[in-house]
Amino acid sequence: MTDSTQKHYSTCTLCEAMCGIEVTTQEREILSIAGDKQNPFSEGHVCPKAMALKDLYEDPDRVKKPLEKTASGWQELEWDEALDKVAQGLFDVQQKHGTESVATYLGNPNAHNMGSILFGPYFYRALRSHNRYSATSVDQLPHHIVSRQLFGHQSQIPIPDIDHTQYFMIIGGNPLASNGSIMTVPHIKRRLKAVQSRGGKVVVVDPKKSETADISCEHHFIKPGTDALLLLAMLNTLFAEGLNKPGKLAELTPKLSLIEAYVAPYPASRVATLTGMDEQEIKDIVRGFCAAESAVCYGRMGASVQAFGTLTQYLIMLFNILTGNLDRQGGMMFTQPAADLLPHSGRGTIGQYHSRVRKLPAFAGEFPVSALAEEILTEGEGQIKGMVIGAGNPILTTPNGQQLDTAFESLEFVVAVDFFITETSRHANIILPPVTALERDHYDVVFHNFAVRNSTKFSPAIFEPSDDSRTDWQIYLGLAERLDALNGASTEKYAALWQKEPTGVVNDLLQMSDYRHEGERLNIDLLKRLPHGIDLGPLREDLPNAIYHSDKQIDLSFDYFMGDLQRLNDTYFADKPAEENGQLQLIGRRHLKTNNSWLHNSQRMVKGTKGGLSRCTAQLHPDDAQRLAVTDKQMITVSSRVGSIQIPAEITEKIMPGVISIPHGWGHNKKGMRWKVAQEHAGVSVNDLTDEMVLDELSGNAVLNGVPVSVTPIESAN
Ligand SMILES: Nc1nc2c(c(=O)[nH]1)N[C@H]1C(S)=C(S)[C@@H](COP(=O)(O)OP(=O)(O)OC[C@H]3O[C@@H](n4cnc5c(=O)[nH]c(N)nc54)[C@H](O)[C@@H]3O)O[C@H]1N2
Ligand SMILES: Nc1nc2c(c(=O)[nH]1)N[C@H]1C(S)=C(S)[C@@H](COP(=O)(O)OP(=O)(O)OC[C@H]3O[C@@H](n4cnc5c(=O)[nH]c(N)nc54)[C@H](O)[C@@H]3O)O[C@H]1N2
Ligand code: SF4
Ligand SMILES: [Mo]
Repeated sequence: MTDSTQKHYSTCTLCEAMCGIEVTTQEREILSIAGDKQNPFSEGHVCPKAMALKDLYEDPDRVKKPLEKTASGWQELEWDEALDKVAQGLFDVQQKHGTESVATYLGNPNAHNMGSILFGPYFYRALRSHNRYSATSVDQLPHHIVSRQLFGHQSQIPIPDIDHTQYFMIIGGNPLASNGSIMTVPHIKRRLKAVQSRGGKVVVVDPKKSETADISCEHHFIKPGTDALLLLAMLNTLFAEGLNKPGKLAELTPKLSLIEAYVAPYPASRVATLTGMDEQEIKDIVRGFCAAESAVCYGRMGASVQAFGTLTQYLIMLFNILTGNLDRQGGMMFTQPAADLLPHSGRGTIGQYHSRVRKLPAFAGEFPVSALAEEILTEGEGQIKGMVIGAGNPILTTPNGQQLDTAFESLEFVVAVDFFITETSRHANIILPPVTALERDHYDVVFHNFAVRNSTKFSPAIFEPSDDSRTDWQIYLGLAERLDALNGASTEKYAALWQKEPTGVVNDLLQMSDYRHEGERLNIDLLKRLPHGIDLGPLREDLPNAIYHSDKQIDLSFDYFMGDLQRLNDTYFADKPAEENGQLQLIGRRHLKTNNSWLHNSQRMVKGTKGGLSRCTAQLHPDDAQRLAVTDKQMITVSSRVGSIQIPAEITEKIMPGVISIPHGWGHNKKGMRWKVAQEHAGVSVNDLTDEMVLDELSGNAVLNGVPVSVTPIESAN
């Protein structure tokens, strides 16, 4: 090692696991990235994606200066000029078409970016438009709604206490690929094995025998979208067999006994066939769960982003409550984060206003993203004419991406805050590129709240900023100040904010906490001295304190949630003959080396794909393949109501018969992008099949799992 090499301790922000990393640099070059063995939370764990942070930093396709689209192609702009032009452009659209005519879409990486979380809101406020969308409505919206209603705050979501549980039931999550979600959990494989080596069980319910199912005790196939039926039958069994033992929770939820009547019509015998499970199998799960010393039922993407996602997440919570496993060691527990944003953030309003065209309810100030294209394409007052897309790629990640692509063509002014020219940002008039993760200060203001253990860590930027670089928060604050000035509003507050920076806000939050380290109040300077982070212990029992309702009771909100049983009954029990149309049910999947749509430009992430196939394949069961005359690796056409794609088949017994699995985030074959490696591994976009008109109606969440599709072979394999 030469004198100029340096080691930095930082955090990987690519997924929710918050792994500590050791980054070796020389001047402004990253030499290597490895797991930080001294990090008390992740203990040296990293997955192959950690190295993608280096690839992102070095990517020759990365945009480093603002770009403006001109007749002769992209032209670089200086920052001040770019921010002036963007603010003026947005202001002009609003002057011409009204305040609501500019919409925003916030993508997933914002959640991993304290600057966007803490200072982005100044921009949205300065923009004054209610036309707001985000990736929440293709993801965790049901969790927010359940927590808002039951516990009084959208982000007060309890987390599986994986390190102490004796029975871990996973419905529609594949943490071995995703590294966990709404469960910040580095080293998931080791932790799942630990459950089993201490005599506990891991039980997976999934239409695919996933990587997680492969290392679990039990796997149960379930027909996509029928999880609510399974949960109703599980709750029914609890009452039928006298297994409901809520313990101390009964005092916090006096109406608990009323659940029995709601679930009475759904004995396991009635729903078994519909779910693809058998009666005994369902009852045995319930008995095993209740016999365990502690147990937790956890549902994620597969359970949330489907037609009954909100009802399913609600029933999961009821099951944990009725078995006494909420707020109990080894059950579902609330975290006690050191920098707690919750008391200072919106608790989440439901249905405060509705979308213009389809009248869909807003949640926490955002409309379902499934409504975005129609709000752009449908003429009339309030029609969207300008867009700001921050860290998102909705053309690949939201339902009916083709329609959105067409809609974006018609916009008057588009701004993308992104460091790549993607399927979406290629529509921009101006691209404002922030720095990548390792070049900015980082404190995880979101994912500490979802972690399986309490800890705290601050990671300063590894490289000094250059004059020509901006972070997301600097972009948003710069735009906010300009917009306020254009609107004649006061800009007085900004001087203090520029001075404070998001890091100052985190410092304030840390100082408010009760935690002490060797007698010292937590603060940023302390954390700078302890770059591996500080362990703050296991999750603790926290009820009724964790409840945000003023009466400190869990509000089961029967009318709101159980009202959806009517739609469930209409779907599954209406007296209509079953349609035998030979269609398959489409579901999604993730791979360890992907991250939604945006890591495919790293050679390291796309190389070495199995059997010469790209990772973007359609997995189906041998029985369906035979019926449809499809052979392995053969190209097939998969069609839905909204479109069709051509994709190689991958035949595997791991998929349930009647189901087809296609990953999202591919389809890098559009004109005008600047993603060389990704374009060479283009694949196709599954969201050209998903349907923007089919929703989890209770929440407006998209339905990306359980989409009916037809399959036809197109050419023989050889
Ligand atoms: N069919 C199907 N569709 C899905 C899913 C599925 O399971 N199946 N999953 C859904 C889920 S859970 C999610 S969260 C969404 C994600 O959907 P999106 O958030 O819309 O998409 P991403 O692919 O995460 O795109 C992130 C963009 O942000 C840019 N970016 C990365 N880091 C930063 C940063 O720090 N600052 C800025 N300004 N930009 C940055 C990247 O270059 C990229 O263009 O996809 C959803 N879509
Ligand atoms: N490597 C990698 N990691 C990621 C991401 C990534 O793109 N790549 N994305 C990140 C993001 S944004 C998120 S939100 C998380 C998501 O993390 P997870 O929730 O773990 O998501 P998936 O890995 O997609 O696993 C979903 C599982 O649900 C199953 N499933 C599909 N439909 C149904 C159904 O109807 N019922 C049931 N019971 N199961 C069903 C699928 O077969 C799949 O195994 O991952 C994060 N981590
Ligand atoms: S598991 Fe997630 S946080 Fe950890 S190294 Fe991989 S991508 Fe990064
Ligand atoms: Mo997500």
